[in-house]
Amino acid sequence: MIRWTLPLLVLLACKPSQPSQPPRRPASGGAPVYDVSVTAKGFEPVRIEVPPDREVVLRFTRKVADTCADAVVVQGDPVKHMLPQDKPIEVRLTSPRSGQVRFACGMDMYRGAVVVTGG
Ligand SMILES: [Cu+2]
Repeated sequence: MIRWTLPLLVLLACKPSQPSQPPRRPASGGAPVYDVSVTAKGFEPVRIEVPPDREVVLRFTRKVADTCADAVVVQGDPVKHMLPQDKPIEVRLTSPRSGQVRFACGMDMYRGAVVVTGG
């Protein structure tokens, strides 16, 4: 049994990132939190689906030392948020009624977006 379970776990761990993830921490009086990792490939996931007109938290965690994405700039937010390695940085924003909010590394090479769905 163990012989079969272990490879399956490895496979699951390595599967490509989903286009969207449900918030890890449900809204319990607070804004839902969406985790975004910074890996060698850039932001993962690159697309985060959120409800419209809602305060949400993006929690960025840089997991690699050598990346250009050591900071994130979120559209509409004048602050450039530095991303120290392995330290989750929360960026709060209010989603628009529709459309998307882009974010990118400091040099605009790696990009992602918060995309409003549903309503
Ligand atoms: Cu960059």
